[in-house]
Amino acid sequence: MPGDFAASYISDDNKLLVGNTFVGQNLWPVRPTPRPINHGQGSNFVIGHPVENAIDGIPTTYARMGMSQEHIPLGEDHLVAGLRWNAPAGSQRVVTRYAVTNGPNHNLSPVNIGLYGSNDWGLSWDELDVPLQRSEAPFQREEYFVDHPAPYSLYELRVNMTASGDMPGLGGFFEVAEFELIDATNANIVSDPAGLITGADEPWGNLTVVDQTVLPEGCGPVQGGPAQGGPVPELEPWDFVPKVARERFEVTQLTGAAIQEAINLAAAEPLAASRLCT
Ligand SMILES: [Ca+2]
Repeated sequence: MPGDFAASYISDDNKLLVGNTFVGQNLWPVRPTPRPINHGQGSNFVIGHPVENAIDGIPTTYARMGMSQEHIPLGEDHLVAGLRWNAPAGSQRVVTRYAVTNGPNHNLSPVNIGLYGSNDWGLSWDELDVPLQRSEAPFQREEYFVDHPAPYSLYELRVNMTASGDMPGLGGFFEVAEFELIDATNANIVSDPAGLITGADEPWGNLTVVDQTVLPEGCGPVQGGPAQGGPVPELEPWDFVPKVARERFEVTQLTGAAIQEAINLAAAEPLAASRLCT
């Protein structure tokens, strides 16, 4: 696939990607299909408040995201709204604590949440923590512990209810000013630019990745896992060597007259000798 494109979005259909080499500025050239309302598009209510605002490290900026449901990754009984953070391609991270900071509108504060982890592109999830009801106070930050930290490639913060009573699949919006995933070294891992933040309702579907290589230009190799960077393999010359040597008529320069001259010389050859194959 070409390197200088924004991103290629996949739907939640079955997708099998085999042997592609991705080169470009974009660390995630293949992404799940976006829901515009998670990315500051499609409604005046969300413009200026994309999901990225929740991991920019700035407490005063916030994501305002929808709770209606277009994609249902795991069936009708698994409506989900929230945030999803993908660890850098091919890698896992161990989260020991996490924190959620409300936005400015108390009625859009997530009061019932849960943290989940997945290692199969979101097909199945482990419950990591379900805290008691949160405060709805504007810009309130609350921090929680993960009792059994383990390596996961995806982390999902589910917003099960807002202060106004909205729940996934029933419409409404929620706000998150900051979503932090903290590891044992006290680092907030969502600040890693090699990660990918999406809405929890933007599923990968049944994605199968085989022998992919991701080579972000100017960003160095992607750390860890089978998708880490390396030299771009040289193109192999096409195995198209003619079986029988034939006289070649060189085109001396890229002009119409020169090309026509070479064609005339080839056409003047006896018929048997001008066959391509014997
Ligand atoms: Ca922010």
